[in-house]
Amino acid sequence: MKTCFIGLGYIGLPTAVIAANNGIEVAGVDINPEIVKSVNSGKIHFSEPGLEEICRDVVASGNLKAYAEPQTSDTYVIVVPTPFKENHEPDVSYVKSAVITILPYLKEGDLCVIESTCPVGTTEKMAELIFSEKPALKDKIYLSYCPERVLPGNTVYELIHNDRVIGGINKKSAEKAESFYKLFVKGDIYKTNARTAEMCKLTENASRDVQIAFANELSIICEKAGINVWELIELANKHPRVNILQPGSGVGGHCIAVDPYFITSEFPIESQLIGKAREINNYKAFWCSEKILSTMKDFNLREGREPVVALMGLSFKPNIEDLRESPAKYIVSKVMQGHNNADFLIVEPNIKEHKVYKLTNYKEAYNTADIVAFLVAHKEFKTLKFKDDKIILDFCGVFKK
Ligand code: SAJ
Repeated sequence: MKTCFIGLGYIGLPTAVIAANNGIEVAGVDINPEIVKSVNSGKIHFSEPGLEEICRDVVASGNLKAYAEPQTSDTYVIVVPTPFKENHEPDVSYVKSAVITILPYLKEGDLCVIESTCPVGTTEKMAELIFSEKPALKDKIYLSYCPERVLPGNTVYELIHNDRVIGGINKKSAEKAESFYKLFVKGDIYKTNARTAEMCKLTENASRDVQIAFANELSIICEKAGINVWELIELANKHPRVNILQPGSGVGGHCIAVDPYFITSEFPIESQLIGKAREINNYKAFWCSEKILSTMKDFNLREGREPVVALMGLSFKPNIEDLRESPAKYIVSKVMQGHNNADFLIVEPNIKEHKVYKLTNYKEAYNTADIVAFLVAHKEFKTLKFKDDKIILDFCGVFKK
């Protein structure tokens, strides 16, 4: 059985590696020649605990080989990015071009799966595209949508153990995809239609976004009311049916800060709450930057000099090096704009260097600064001792009890 994975990114590569590790002959395809080269030397091009060891093994055993172009296979899995355009409309052009590149290889009996996050109806549109170009394949190939739901940083475990939802363009397609995923997934597999599976992925991330927005809104209310939001949430969560998430400096990453727009752009009138949650989470990052700026201004008026400011964290969530859609990065750039005289110490323990910012060691920055703003709750920051001779802006609960 041969499978071709189109796209060797944060999800495509781990899935290809795990499939190869379960005896499937895998051809990994990427348009970036650097990625093809690095995979063929057994390396991964981003950090993900435990993945490189397996990648090295499956490349050495010959089960995984990377190419610049698709290879004739029995199964094709499309795992390419779906970004959004300026107006927050989803851009499915990479999915479409992936479908076009596999068209010449498709033959009767093949399975084609889309894993990329997609607006509702995309799989059906891709089916129309395939059958209009190759009418002889109508009802002769299987086409399904199967979203991933792994948490970056825990991908290897979750790819194998998470439950999966598979939506077919028809029942047989869902069944065919189920038998493919059963080769390497230990979690339960639930079958449905393609539209429901597409919406399910968007719903999962929109749900988390809405819940985080609730926590972020609470944090802004509590700041005004003089209440410790961390204590408040802990106490409220003692209720058997209340489970509030944690506030932070905003919501980032390439999933939760993006996917809800795939619903709001298509259903703008109906998705009031989902749209508002996006606004609140974006506003939280702006609110943090304003808070730092006003604290700097007060310091200057009081002390007659510019403060030394430590901005702690750049990544989009704790303990990772990923800076995509990071609210911390947004806050740093916003605060530094127009403050050429001020002394900023930028800290990110998970990366060695940054192309724009000079990075400072977290202990050194903490000890030197007059104002310390915690933007990400990295584990290193939690080892620091609270000092009351500094102004501490703890946006993400580093010092919460
Ligand atoms: N965040 C908070 N408060 C919280 C939890 C998270 O502010 O209580 C923030 C984080 O700091 C970060 C953002 O939300 O900026 C997103 O982080 P995350 O850990 O919630 O999620 P991601 O983006 O790393 O991964 C999500 C996951 N989705 C859900 O939990 C519903 C993951 O399972 C998905 O596979 C992934 O999106 C994806 O690829 O769609």
